[in-house]
Amino acid sequence: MKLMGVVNVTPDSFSDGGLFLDADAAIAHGEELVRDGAEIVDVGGESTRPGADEVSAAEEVARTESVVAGLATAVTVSIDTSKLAVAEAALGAGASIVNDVTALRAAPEIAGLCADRGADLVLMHMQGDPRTMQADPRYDDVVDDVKAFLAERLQAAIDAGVEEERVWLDPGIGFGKALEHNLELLRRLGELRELGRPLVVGTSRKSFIGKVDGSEVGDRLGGTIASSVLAAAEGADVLRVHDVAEARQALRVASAILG
Ligand code: HH2
Repeated sequence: MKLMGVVNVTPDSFSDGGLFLDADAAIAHGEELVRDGAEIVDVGGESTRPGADEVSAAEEVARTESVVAGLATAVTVSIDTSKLAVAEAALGAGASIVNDVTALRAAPEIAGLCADRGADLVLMHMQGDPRTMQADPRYDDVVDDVKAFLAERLQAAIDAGVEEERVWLDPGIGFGKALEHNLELLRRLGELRELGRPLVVGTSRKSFIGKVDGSEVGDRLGGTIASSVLAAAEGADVLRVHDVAEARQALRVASAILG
């Protein structure tokens, strides 16, 4: 089990927008997450929260490139982007993973880039796009639909030259999903193991937690921990979290009990 710590270099991320917009603050935060137990830090320069504004590639590179460079000597860095130019700049600055929430639909060329550079690639499920995704999400069977999508995107990556061993898959908790969809994906996460690739899961501070108990975004640590521990028990390989120290303790205790 690996923890992926979140470093959002944005003014508008849903839980920590504006806190780490300055490169030095972002690097210091990433270093703190490493001390807390993150084996990967995920650097992002564009919010994907519902309704977020789009950011130009130049602005996204300006936000992320120096932060990636500042962290990549100390830890494995992933770049959270759907833009080719941003992925290219980050890999040049020392990142080794591209985390694409559109799973190559926004910029299919990211596959060729990862193939050329030998980078790992995270492919995430999302229904719709961030501006519209929470309007009225619908599925026949959410787990079957997400699984079929991820299988198809995995094949697209392989067809573009990415080695299968380099691809990680993510059900995209909160991306075009109603509460029941998120809960069912987490409950039946084990079914996605049949895809044969490592699973990344991000529940951290997300609104489905608030829909369960009415909590605001700054008050969702308990729900983050509960969902992360259960995702780990269901076979998640990487947990993407903001609160690394707390997640690490929870996972250690859970694994000590389960053996
Ligand atoms: N969630 C967010 C962003 N990127 N990437 C993957 N692979 N999986 C996720 O679940 C995921 C992700 C949303 O969280 P955050 O980065 O904190 O917010 P924002 O998009 O507002 O910056």
